[in-house]
Amino acid sequence: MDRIADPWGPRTPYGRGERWPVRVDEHVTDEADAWVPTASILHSNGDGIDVAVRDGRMVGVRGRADSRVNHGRLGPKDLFGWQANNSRDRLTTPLIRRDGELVECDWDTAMDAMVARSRQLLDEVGPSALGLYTSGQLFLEEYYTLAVIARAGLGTNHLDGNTRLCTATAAEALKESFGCDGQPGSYTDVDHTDVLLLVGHNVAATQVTLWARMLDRLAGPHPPKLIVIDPRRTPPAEHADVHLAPRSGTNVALLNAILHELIARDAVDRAFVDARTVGFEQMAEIVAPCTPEWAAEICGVEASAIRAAADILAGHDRILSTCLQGVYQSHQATAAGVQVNNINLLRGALGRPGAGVLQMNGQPTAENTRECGANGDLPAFRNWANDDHVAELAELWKVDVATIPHFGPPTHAMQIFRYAEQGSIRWLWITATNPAVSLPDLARIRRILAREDLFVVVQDLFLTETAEFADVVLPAGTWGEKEGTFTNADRTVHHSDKAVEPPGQARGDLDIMLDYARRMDFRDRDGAPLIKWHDAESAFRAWQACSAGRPCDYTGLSYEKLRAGGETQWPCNERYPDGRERLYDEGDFWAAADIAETYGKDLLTGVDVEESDYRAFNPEGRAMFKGAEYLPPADAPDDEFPLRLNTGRSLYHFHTRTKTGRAPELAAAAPDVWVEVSADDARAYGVGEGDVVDVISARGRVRAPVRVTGIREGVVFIPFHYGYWDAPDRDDRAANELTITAWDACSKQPIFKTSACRLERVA
Ligand SMILES: Nc1nc2c(c(=O)[nH]1)N[C@H]1C(S)=C(S)[C@@H](COP(=O)(O)OP(=O)(O)OC[C@H]3O[C@@H](n4cnc5c(=O)[nH]c(N)nc54)[C@H](O)[C@@H]3O)O[C@H]1N2
Ligand SMILES: Nc1nc2c(c(=O)[nH]1)N[C@H]1C(S)=C(S)[C@@H](COP(=O)(O)OP(=O)(O)OC[C@H]3O[C@@H](n4cnc5c(=O)[nH]c(N)nc54)[C@H](O)[C@@H]3O)O[C@H]1N2
Ligand SMILES: [Mo]
Repeated sequence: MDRIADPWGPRTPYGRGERWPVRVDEHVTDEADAWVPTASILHSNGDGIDVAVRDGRMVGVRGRADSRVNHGRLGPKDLFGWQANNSRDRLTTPLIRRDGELVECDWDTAMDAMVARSRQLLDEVGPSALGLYTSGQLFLEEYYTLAVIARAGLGTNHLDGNTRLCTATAAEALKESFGCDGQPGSYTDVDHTDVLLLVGHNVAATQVTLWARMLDRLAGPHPPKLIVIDPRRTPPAEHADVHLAPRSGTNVALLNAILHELIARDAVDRAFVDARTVGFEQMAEIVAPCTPEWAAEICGVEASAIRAAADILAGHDRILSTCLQGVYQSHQATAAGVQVNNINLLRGALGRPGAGVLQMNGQPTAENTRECGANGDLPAFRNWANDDHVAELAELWKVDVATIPHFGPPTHAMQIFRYAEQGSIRWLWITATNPAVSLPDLARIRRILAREDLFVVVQDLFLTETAEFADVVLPAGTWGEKEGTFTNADRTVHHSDKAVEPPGQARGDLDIMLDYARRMDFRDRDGAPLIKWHDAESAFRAWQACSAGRPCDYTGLSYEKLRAGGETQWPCNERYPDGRERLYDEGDFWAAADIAETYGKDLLTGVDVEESDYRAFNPEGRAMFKGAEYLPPADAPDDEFPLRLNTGRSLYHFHTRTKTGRAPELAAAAPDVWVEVSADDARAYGVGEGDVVDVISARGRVRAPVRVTGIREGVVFIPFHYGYWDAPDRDDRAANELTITAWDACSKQPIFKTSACRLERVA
């Protein structure tokens, strides 16, 4: 079967409440002498995978039939992407910059240079000169180690992940509505639901097997209704009962109108709202003027289509809502994510089979970045503004409370780069992310990375666009070459075994981090080593202790249990020895002020809510309705830049293609950048399919051939995958040449989806 041409494979239809049938997908290039269990690392879905090994090399993959996530299925990226591990251009030795050039060196030389500079800056300037920028693609054990190094070893507040670009809004929207991060829903909700509401989520391209599950429900008896909100005519939009294609950046107006209509239809689950929530009346007041006609004008959709969506939502109480980057990277990101939560709260559609919210993750291990506090939060969803929470960490790590920075929220990634631009951060350790392609306004990012006074360490598998700027490059072993655990978007924890050795002198990320900590000689207050673990399993045990009693409780898990029983959802503890399928099924929110991860923010300004105000608003720790008025996007189109630039993904590539670009089948399926233009705009600009155009913003230019698609007029789309590592003669194909340095007021997530731009025909 050609899984490039047919990414979702044949249908295996099933009905509501039935078990999704198994279908095992496999791609091997040689006979295996061993199969090693792991899960997918090329999206957040967490598909169970076995890796085929022969003579110490990866030779293929197959889906795990017993995985609760994928029931054996795999998408094209997983079927073919593993070949990148075997790529001949993997980094195999450390590199160091000498006379302007990166040259090979040994590990001692590289680590000594990295350690010497961090120690010098610590002595001369203090911890605020040191920044760490990590990923959503490492393992739990690595994030936790990095968090302890940063917060308790170096004592810096400047640690964040590329999860800031990815799921910071998911976390923030969950915190605002439920008091704490933690995915309420479960993928099994797809099996039970009557309505799927997909908001800014092209699940067909980005979680291929989850879409296969939805397609199989749609093909079976009693199919769910499907509502899709996306300016593009994506594959889910083509299957939708109602497709709303709003102007980019207008989600809040549209969602407010839907809430307005649900209230007008008296579709409010009063018993649920009264018993489990606070804030309904304030929210209702805000959406009172938001009629479908009002929103239709702003969003550029039909008022009747908004009513049709509301009719469906009002008619069912098993609703599964999902959000992803069309919410998180768009204007009013957190406010929009919270309005989706409000729809489910209003309908009482939470914590029951088929009734839930999936504020999606994007990256395979973003969940762990957030849990472990390698993003802008403290470990195990602790609240930096709650002194008791900080004291718990100090006790656990045996350090003074004052060592752990908590004078303000941890520094977010965009601010880390700003500090580097201003020269106050002068050492930046970048692990498993490629900001020279993935951050907005690349000309600026390149200027920052190139600064003389910034010492850059890049830890990667390849000599990426970012590594080209490094002072030290550390070659890492990756997925399949190291052991660890990771957690997908529906809280399913996987153990991933080492299948093969890393190439050359490359070392697993945890080994590198432990080596750095040892060389820095971090100590606790008793004079013992701060980091008391030495391998993945002992790191996992340290993390379990940190998670004890918190919402993401891992204490009931162990490597042995994960190996034997396979995947388990957290929390897993004495109360839930086999994990908990749905959060909040007993109405037990983690929103009480003493437990909550935050006291919340004002959705329009992002200003922190005071503890006393939070206690007054939510004295019993219930779920919270929070309304938000629609605000017009700041970077609105004008005469010079009349179009909105939407950026995102294609099915065949992962991010900056360091892996998928090295898999021949995937590279061939989508070899170069393009720009999607609506038929109306194509006519207006006098361009047709295949014509080459320049897309120009106030920051830069991208040259690409046109694809005329079903995208709404006024919006053009460019996939952001295409940087320069495989096109050194180009400087005009990365979407982020065009995007703007701007972020959501609450989540601080960059706004990649609404920059103003124009088209010029070239040929
Ligand atoms: N094939 C593939 N799969 C992936 C990845 C990958 O690189 N490639 N990356 C993974 C990661 S890290 C992530 S974060 C996810 C992302 O997964 P998705 O969020 O599904 O993917 P995107 O293409 O970024 O954006 C989704 C949709 O948002 C729409 N959109 C843009 N602006 C707006 C808006 O204002 N309102 C609304 N309602 N919609 C809007 C876009 O048209 C687009 O179709 O995918 C994961 N899976
Ligand atoms: N315009 C625009 N920009 C975007 C987005 C968008 O939709 N539009 N989406 C944003 C989102 S959601 C995301 S998640 C980011 C992704 O942005 P990036 O994180 O920059 O993208 P990747 O290509 O996944 O980079 C990961 C790097 O880590 C390396 N790597 C992989 N595995 C390992 C490992 O085990 N160890 C080590 N040390 N290195 C490893 C890879 O080789 C690669 O260089 O992009 C963001 N940027
Ligand atoms: Mo992401």
